[in-house]
Amino acid sequence: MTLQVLLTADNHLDPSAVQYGPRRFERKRDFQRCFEVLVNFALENRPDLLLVGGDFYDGILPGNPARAFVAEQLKHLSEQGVKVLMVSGHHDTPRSVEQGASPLAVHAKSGQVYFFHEQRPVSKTLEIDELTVNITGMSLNPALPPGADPLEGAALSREGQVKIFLTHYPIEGFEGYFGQETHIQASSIPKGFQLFGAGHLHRHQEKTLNGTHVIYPGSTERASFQEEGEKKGFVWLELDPSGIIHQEFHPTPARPMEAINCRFSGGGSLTRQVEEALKRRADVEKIIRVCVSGRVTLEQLSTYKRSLLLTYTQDKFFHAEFDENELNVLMQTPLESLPRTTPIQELNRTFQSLLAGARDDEKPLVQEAWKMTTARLQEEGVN
Ligand SMILES: [Mn+2]
Repeated sequence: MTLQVLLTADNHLDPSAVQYGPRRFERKRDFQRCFEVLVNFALENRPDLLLVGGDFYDGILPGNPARAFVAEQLKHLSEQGVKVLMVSGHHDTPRSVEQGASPLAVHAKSGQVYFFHEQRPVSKTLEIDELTVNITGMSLNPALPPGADPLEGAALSREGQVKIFLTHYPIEGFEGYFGQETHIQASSIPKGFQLFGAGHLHRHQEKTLNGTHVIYPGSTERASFQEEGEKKGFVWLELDPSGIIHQEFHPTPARPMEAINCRFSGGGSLTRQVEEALKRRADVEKIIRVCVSGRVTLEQLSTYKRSLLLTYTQDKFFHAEFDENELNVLMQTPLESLPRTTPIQELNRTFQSLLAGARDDEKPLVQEAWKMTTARLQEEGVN
């Protein structure tokens, strides 16, 4: 009498991936491949439940290829008797009536997924292998103010021999929680649950709070350079009324990412210096971000050619982007700030020089224009 559960979140299927240009379709495919690895694992090992903790899709309107792909995967899971339960997160919860419904609702209508669309705790009871399993799901509420705790004072169903909570929020005390956004306080984690699964934080991590085991399975593919050193994957769990009996983290084949800092020193071509630094890191699978920094002269700067570098990286990396924000150009003569002035002072300066350059017969006209313009500005309260 045990319950097998696969826990995942933040799959971010169908990201826009615009920065990848012609390779964006391949990049979108990366996210699908990682999810496919999870599905194949599920088809082989047949967990009772597959729980998805939000941000399953990267956006509220995923493209048809992504939806068709997901529908097919869910069909396979449903044919093998794997029950899929989902909540929605920051990316796949509608923020307005106009946006209508989450894309998860479409899958729910097909009957292959149970979607906890409500933004308060709602519980569903299932009989699995002679166990009464109570799963409480709560989708993200995008309208809550930063200080709010969606679980504070919430009434929760206590039925069932195994109780699982599934949601998508930052939780106090975890890495990546900053406290300035809507979050669940550590003290609000309900006691007596065998598992509290959460999405939102992309780093896999876990903690026991109030006696309840809280797990962020993390994202299945890297969504940003902040995740460059992290292992990506999902969690396989075996539960019984006493709690978690067995637990394994299974990696997904996320594409490697690396941020490379390139600090200029000494003379020579800057383009050459960057090329040298990149040559050693060449890997056609890798996405890189090159951050160039240092203080250079205008003359040195003329040896920095981003277009040449992009061409250079094309056959050595999956994708490269360059960031020159930390590159400072040394000026020969420092710029001096202009003296403080007012509109009227500037106007006077302009008319004085007009007057100096005017012929004698033009002077009264310039004087008149000066007077009228000044009066007009003063009428508007300018001085
Ligand atoms: Mn996410």
